[in-house]
Amino acid sequence: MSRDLQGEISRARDLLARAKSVVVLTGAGISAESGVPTFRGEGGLWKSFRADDLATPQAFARDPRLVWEWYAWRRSEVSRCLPNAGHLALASFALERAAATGASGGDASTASVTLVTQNVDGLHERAARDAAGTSDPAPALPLALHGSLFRDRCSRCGRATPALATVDTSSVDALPRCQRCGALMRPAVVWFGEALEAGVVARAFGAARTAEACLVVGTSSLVYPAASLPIATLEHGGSVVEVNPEATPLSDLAAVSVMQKAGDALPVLLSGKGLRV
Ligand code: BJW
Ligand code: ZN
Repeated sequence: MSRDLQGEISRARDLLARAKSVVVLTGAGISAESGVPTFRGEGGLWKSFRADDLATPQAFARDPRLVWEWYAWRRSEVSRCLPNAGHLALASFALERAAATGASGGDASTASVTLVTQNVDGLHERAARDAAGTSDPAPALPLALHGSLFRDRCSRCGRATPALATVDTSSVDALPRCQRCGALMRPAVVWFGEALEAGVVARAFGAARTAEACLVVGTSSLVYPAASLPIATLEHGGSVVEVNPEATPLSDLAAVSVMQKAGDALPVLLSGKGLRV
């Protein structure tokens, strides 16, 4: 490990350990080591697929069968993936901080760690349950800004259901329909041009505005409004720590940039144990 990286890790650990309230924003990079493809960059989904054809309401209106086929494929791929050391380190961090402060999970006014994710892969949720064991996983459950790959919702009335185990994508007529209004069901994710769930956004930004530190992990910081979350912390006098092997538009604003993979950096940054040098 270079002296520079060692110094950045040490500064990041101090900053996070001192912060009474931390908001964490994660993106696709935290799941890369679990085998889930990112969106941009080498091997990213948007290198092989066009977002305009698959991840907009217009694309779904034009060709719902194609969109469902892509999401059914992604569901089956992600189902085979497991949380990695980065997800588990974050889950333990949130649970330990909640236990230390007696805070109840998910309440941004009291919880000392609020986990916010752009990911739809469910790996933070699985890590929370793994790390909590028989205790309550709530403090480690994320606010999921872009929804979930494992829920469906009606394209007309919004009725939400757990994802069907299998979706027949052989024809438009075979696609799942809403039991309430008969319209096509769709994956409960947020596509480009769609509003994020207002309550989730309000809780995430509420936490960011009061956080002493914002830890940003594995996101290109290009997609809004998620990319504004660390800015809200900065504008209210807090600091940003970034973990990403590549520089992003946020890097110059961060107090510390740890240019490492999440699975290597987070266990060291968050565990309170000695540095690996
Ligand atoms: C590692 C690593 C390792 C690799 N360890 N790191 C302001 C300015 C400009 C545009 C806009 C704006 N406000 C809104 C917009 C439009 C648009 C937008 O942001 N466009 C930009 C791209 C220009 N935003 C929207 O449309 C949003 N909606 C909205 O604003 O609505 C307004 C509205 C209001 C009222 C009524 C109606 C509308 C919605 C955005 C939805 C994004 N959806 C997706 C798909 C989700 C579903 C699915 O998965 O299929 O969300 S797109 C995709 O990008 C996905 C991600 O969550 C999101 C962010 O990507 P992320 O996580 O950053 O991944 P990558 O691949 O970009 O980066 C990975 C990073 O990891 C890299 O940096 C690597 O280096 C790093 N990495 N290995 C750590 N091991
Ligand atoms: Zn409906």
